[in-house]
Amino acid sequence: NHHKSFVLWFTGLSGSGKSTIANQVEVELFKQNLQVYSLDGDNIRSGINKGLGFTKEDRLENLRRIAEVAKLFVDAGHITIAAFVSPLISDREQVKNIVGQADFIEVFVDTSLEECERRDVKGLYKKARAGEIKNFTGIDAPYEAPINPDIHIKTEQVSVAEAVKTITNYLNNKF
Ligand code: GGZ
Repeated sequence: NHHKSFVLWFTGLSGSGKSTIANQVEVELFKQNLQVYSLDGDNIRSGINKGLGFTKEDRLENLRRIAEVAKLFVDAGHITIAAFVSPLISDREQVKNIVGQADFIEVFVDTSLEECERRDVKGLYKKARAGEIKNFTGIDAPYEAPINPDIHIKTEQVSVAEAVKTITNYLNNKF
């Protein structure tokens, strides 16, 4: 007998702040004694999805596998946090269909391309502009913003702490 489990799915540009916010949400849920597990690029693209790149097809397969893994964690009773660019509406529809609509919460980490590029924490935008990285989201590959996300975080207007509060309040009201 355990609490409700679901997938909290973060989408947004590279450098939008998905991981930062997701990690803090994880900490807060831990404090509430909830069972939570996070999937992110570090534990996925280096392991189960090793060898997949950033073409449209590879991203779709990347996200399909992540959704299947997330579904297993949900079946095991965990609140499952996933933070992936997941750039296309159809990518995220696929995830929602695999996980099940009722267990899927979409969080749009809304940071303008201009701001992501200004931050350029990892120097990837600079490389993409120089043509050293191909198919880079926002530069030469598309990002389709969610039309009706469950939670919409505008990072240029709120702090990380405020964003986390918005998300945990949403979850505490819903579950
Ligand atoms: C986008 C890329 C690319 C390209 C490498 N396009 O800021 P980061 O570094 O840590 O997050 C980005 C991450 C995106 O991987 P995802 O698995 O989340 O993407 S997707 O959902 O679209 O499958 C970025 C880095 O990998 N990265 N090349 N071309 N991001």
